Amino acid sequence: MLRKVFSIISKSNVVVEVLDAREPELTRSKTIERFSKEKGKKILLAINKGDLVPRDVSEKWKEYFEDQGLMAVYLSATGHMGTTVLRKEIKKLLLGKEGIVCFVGYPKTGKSSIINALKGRHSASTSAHPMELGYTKAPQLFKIDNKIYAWDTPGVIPPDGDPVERIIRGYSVDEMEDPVKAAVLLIKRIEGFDRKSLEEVYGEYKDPYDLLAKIALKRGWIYKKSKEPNIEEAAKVVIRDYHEGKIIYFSLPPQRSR
Ligand SMILES: Nc1nc2c(ncn2[C@@H]2O[C@H](COP(=O)(O)OP(=O)(O)O)[C@@H](O)[C@H]2O)c(=O)[nH]1
Ligand SMILES: [Mg+2]
Repeated sequence: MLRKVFSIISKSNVVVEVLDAREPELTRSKTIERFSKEKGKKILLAINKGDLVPRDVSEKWKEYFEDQGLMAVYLSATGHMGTTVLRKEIKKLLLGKEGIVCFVGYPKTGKSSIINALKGRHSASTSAHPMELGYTKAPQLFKIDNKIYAWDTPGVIPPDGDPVERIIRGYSVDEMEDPVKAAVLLIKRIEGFDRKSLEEVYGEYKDPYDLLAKIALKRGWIYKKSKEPNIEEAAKVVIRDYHEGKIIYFSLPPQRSR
C-alpha cells in the first residue's frame, strides 16, 4: 500500500499530509514526508478535526510545525472550518497554475472528508471506522476546482508508525486480534493527557480494566459461562468512540527549547 501511495505522490505536484488534531505528531508519516522531499514535492500539513480540540491547540501545533520549517494549516473538514485557507495554500503551492495535489496520511484522519469539503459535494467515500464500508481502498482522482485535481489515497501506517495507532487505525475492531489490549493502551495514552475526558463519557473508574468492566456491565454484556463482564465488547466501544470523536482530549506540542 505504501508503494501505491509513493507512486501517486510521484504523479502529483503537491502533497497534503492530513493529521488528526488530537494527535498530530503520532499521526505523522515521516516515511512519506521523506519520500515526498526526495521527489522534490512540496508538502503541506493539514491538521484536521480541529473541531475536536480548542482552537489555540491547533494554532500551537501549526506554529510548532512551522518552527521546524514545515508548512501547516488547521481545519475541520466536517465542521467547515479552515477549508478556504487550505484551498488558498494549495493554490499558492501550485503557483496559481493547474496541478495535482494528493492527500496522504494515516487511516481515518479525514482525507476523503477534506476532498468532499473542497469539492462542496460528497463524492469521496468516507467511513468512521477502519476497513469498514466507505473506507478508501484504492487511489481515486477528483476534480476539486477548475484548476486543481486531487488524489484521494488509502490511509497508510508507515513502518516507523506508532504501535497503538497501527492497531486502532489499521484494523476494524472486529478484526483485531486483541481489542482489550489495544483499548487498554489507548486508555492509558489518553489518561496521560486528560483522564477526565474518559470519565466524562463513561463515569468514574479505577483503572483501564475497571473502566472496560463498567462499560460492559452498564450495557448488560456478560459472558454466559463465567458471568464475568465482556470486556472485549467494551474495548470495541472505546475504540469506536475514539474514532467517532466522542472522547474529547488533546495533546500539546513539546515545549519549545529556546
Ligand atoms: N469531528 C470531525 N470528524 C471528522 C472530520 N473529518 C473527518 N471526520 C470523520 O472522521 C472519519 C474518517 O473520515 P474519512 O474522510 O473517511 O477519513 P480518511 O480515512 O482519512 O479518508 C469519518 O467518520 C469522518 O466523518 C473533522 O474535521 N472533524
Ligand atoms: Mg478515505
